[in-house]
Amino acid sequence: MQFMKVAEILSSPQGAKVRTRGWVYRRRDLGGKVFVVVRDSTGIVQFVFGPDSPGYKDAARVTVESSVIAGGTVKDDPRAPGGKEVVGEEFRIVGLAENFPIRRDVSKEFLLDVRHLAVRSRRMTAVLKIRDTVFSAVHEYFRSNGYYEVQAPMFISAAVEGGATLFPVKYVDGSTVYLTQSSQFYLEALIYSLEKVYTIAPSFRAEKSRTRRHLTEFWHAEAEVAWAGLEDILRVEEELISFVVERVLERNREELALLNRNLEPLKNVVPPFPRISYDKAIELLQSKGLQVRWGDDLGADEERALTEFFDKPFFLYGFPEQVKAFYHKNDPSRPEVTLSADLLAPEGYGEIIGGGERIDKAEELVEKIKRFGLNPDDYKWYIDLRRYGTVPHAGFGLGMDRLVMWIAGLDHIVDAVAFPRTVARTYP
Ligand code: NSS
Repeated sequence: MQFMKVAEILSSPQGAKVRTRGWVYRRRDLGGKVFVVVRDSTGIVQFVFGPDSPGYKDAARVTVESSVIAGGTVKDDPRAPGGKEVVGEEFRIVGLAENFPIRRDVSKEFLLDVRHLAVRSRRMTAVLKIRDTVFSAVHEYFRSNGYYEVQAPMFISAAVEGGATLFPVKYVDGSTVYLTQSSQFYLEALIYSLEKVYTIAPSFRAEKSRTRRHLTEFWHAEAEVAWAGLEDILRVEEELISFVVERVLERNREELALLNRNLEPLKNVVPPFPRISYDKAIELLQSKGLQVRWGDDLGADEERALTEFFDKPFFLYGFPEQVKAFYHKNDPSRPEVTLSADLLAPEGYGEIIGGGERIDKAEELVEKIKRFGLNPDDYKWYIDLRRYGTVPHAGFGLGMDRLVMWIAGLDHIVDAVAFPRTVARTYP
């Protein structure tokens, strides 16, 4: 008999003969019977073996997380998970598990040490299914809106987002290169042929701070569009985020329920998103008693305070020149601020996207590179792009792990990734 997925068993009628393969989620011995809950990628289902049923012997000695083959006859039982139980007729151990180290009382730190095993939990499985939807929806959005998918190198020679978070790597020829912080500059080079491009790739930041929302390696969805301005790119961002949330609400109700995610804030995620200027944000924060001054960068605390004014994602625009990277175009009508915007997720989450209009004149770019204390020689090819048929253009970068963290309603970014990389962790 063929193997069925657990989800199929749970939708089979009473009396159906079923057979599956998976892992032992739980075993209980009660009243002379053995109850074995088997899980696979689709869910969990309970098998019950009496002393006379074939397979009883193996069922009685099986350990948690052993891989098994189990079969029997479906019986409705409101007390069993999913409302069905399988009266066992076959049970075989494929790989007997040693004493599984993960138990209810273990610490968060220990769970991260055994992440290679912890990824099997129902919670982590739910997050990874949501993450899968998020990644596929981002691809789907870009592909159905005329973007080409491109790939940029991970080894680079100069900072995109400032020297403080660069990761040096000793290269094969003995020179020092860096891990990329963003694919943006390469995307900018590619708009001259493809006009609308995107990529989903890792970015690396040597973030020394331990926060709930910083990884040293994160997944970055970036887009760049020729002939586009700030207004155009903000529209893309709000459409993209709304589309992704819609897809998760369509496909992942079960997983969101398992994570106890409140759906109301997610149902609110439809365009247009509200906007608040940096100037106004500073005033608001000051009126709430926060110690910020115009010109300061806003950190997690300030962003969290701002999210209290909104019940959906919102744009924070018009950042001062000094808090945004050198490539941002300054507002011609107000040169002390840039044509940039961050998108902040509600419910305290804060920044998930950074983007804006890029400088498209070579002289202006060289001048700003110098003003920022950087060396134009390090950005030779990037400046070149402005010398051969320059166009106005804009783009953005979306932190995929932060997006998953918010959509799934998680407390910490490490919970949004299977194998997180942080200041404190590169194992397993
Ligand atoms: O530094 S960003 O704000 N912007 C850029 O890197 C631009 N070069 C992107 C572009 O315009 N093509 O980072 C973009 C987003 C940010 O909003 C976060 O959501 C995410 O990338 N991000 C991170 N996520 C997790 N961990 C860390 N350390 C991190 N840094 C940025």
